[in-house]
Amino acid sequence: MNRFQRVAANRKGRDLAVGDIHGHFLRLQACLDQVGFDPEVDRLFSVGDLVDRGPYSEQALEWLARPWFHAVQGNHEALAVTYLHGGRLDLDMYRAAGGGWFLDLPSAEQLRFVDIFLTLPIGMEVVTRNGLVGLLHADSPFADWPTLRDSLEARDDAEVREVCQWSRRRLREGDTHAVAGLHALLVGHTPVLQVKQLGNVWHLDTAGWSSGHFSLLDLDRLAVVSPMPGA
Ligand SMILES: [Mn+2]
Repeated sequence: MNRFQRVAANRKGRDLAVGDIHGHFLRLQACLDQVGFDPEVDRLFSVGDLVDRGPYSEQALEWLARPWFHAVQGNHEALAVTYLHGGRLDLDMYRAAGGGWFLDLPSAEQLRFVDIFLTLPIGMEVVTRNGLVGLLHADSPFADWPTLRDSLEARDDAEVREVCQWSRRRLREGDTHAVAGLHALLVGHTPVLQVKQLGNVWHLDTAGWSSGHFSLLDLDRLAVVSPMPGA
């Protein structure tokens, strides 16, 4: 299991990132079509939470099998892992958070999903023209990226994972401190009305899985390339 993954630069096409998907792969595909996403050369990076809440969580495995799609593990993938591999889990909460599709799968199917979810790194960095762009589901527990990278590579620290996948502190406090050692850090987990930048941390979950819209961020330019709703 690799808890940290480094991805080399894309010399052929665009690198785009998207916030939480939560089973809404058809809406996501429509958004990719709108910006002319080319799977031959372009790549899509996900900050995790591919499953639960929405209608097509089962498609997560097909998407994760695509060579141009890269994702970190969100707290919802972690919930599935915890369910099969033990650990504290409030089943009523999990079901209320959209996990019913998974809980009701035959156990062999659950295992198929969890085996793939376990291959997803907690943290990822992508080499871009303007430097390293990091991806986490929620937030960095450290003020500098190399410390987090070293931690994830060296040991499985439950407290580190907890912040990476669950924290809402930065948005709650409006913390604008940068995460050193990165050009930008891309996160999701907490819905925002529009892509929100705090320091060098970009919050991408604009609730495309709910009543909002998906936002596609170009990693090189740090610009939203998908049209705003109504525009
Ligand atoms: Mn989440």
